[in-house]
Amino acid sequence: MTLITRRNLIVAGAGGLLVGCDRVGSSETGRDILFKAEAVHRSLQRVITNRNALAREFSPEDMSPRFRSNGTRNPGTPAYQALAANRFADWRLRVDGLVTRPLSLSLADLRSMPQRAQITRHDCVEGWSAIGKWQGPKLSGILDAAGLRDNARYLVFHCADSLRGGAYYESIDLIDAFHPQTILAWAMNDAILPIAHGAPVRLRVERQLGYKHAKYVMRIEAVASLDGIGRGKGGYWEDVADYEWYAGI
Ligand SMILES: Nc1nc2c(c(=O)[nH]1)N[C@H]1C(S)=C(S)[C@@H](COP(=O)(O)O)O[C@H]1N2
Ligand SMILES: [Mo]
Repeated sequence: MTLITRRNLIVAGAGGLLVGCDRVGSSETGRDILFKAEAVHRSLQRVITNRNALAREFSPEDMSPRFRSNGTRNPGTPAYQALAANRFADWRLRVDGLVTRPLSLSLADLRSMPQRAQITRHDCVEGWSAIGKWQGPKLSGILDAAGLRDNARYLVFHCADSLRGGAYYESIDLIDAFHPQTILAWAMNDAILPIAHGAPVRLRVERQLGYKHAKYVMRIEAVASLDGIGRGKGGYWEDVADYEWYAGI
């Protein structure tokens, strides 16, 4: 019988550590230990942040009297101007990539899908916030209609505008895509979404910073990897200014 004493435990602990260190440089075991540590870290992170938690919602009295527009205020291309001139009656949202049923949806289609309205706070990294009301179909409903393939990991939002560094785009993972507050807003503050704020539809991904909320969405592409998109970092600002791809708040 082994008597378990505090001293024995400490020795065993130290021995274990030494063995662990010895193996880190020389065998698979060290890598296994590191991978296990990383897995523990990841699950802790999940518990702490709970990616499915709702962003705070506000009441109508809290709405900002003025909600500024940031970045592109009007894509200004001939193609966009033509769509806007016809109040986006000819606009179609393409949903393609790794889906079983590629879609082409009109604004009327989007308005007939299950809707959500929410009053939330928008936080821009440039240091301003504003509370506004957003309404539109849940992204989850659109994805269910399109049928994501098993290998789809991210959704890429291709926008109508370009800035100096190229076309604006953004991407999110499937946790954010199926989050209950993730919608494609066609209305803002109980009116049709203005051009300055992303008409005809813009993404609202309420657990993320402002630059993730793609305006002027023309196409949603389901992909397995972000490698071939833009310069590969998952978004316009990620590519040109090293903004974090995961901008959770
Ligand atoms: N297509 C597109 N989406 C965009 C931008 C942009 O320039 N183009 N700017 C982003 C940034 S940095 C912010 S803070 C918000 C601003 O949204 P708003 O103009 O409705 O305030 O849109 C984001 N989405
Ligand atoms: Mo922003």
